[in-house]
Amino acid sequence: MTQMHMDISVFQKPKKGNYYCGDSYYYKETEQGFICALADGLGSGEYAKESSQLVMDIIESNTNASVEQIIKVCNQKLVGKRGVVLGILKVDFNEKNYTFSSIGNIGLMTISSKSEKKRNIPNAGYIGGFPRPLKVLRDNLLDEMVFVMFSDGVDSLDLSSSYFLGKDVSKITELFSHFLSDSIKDDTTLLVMKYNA
Ligand SMILES: [Mn+2]
Repeated sequence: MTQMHMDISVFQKPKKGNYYCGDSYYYKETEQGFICALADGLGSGEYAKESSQLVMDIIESNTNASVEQIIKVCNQKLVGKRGVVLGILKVDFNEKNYTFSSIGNIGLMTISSKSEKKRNIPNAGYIGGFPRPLKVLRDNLLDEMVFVMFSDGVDSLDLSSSYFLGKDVSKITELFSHFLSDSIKDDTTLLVMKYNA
């Protein structure tokens, strides 16, 4: 899908034998920026989906809130439900920077127009009932930068594939899906986004 500044393509597949994918995502572009969030509900199946979708609904109705505020609401609403791991990417078109906040195992990889790949190190923990330290990465936004956000069903080895250096986001998810094994061991979500100044 092409918007004003961000091209985006998504691949998602549940764990083998499951109907529900426990991963949920949300994204939105505004005049000022872009927000993309991915949550992975602990375990898999229907209850994992319920929690991860709840977190996406909270983000959708609080797009202007800070990440800290969003997580506070999530902690309140997830009492008695499955916990989730969460990654939130915010791109600021005016300031020309981006931030990535994560709790738990949601990964981010950036690829510059010069094909330089950067991977963030995912951290332990999850959201569900009590406060957790928040890791925030901040960096410059470069023209034609590609962002890849993914749940832990994505294999590290796949991310080193050369097709990630391409500039067509749909082509990247298509090739990812093509080379994916049939018997994936976990719910798998891969969001590929490209910034065009
Ligand atoms: Mn998972």
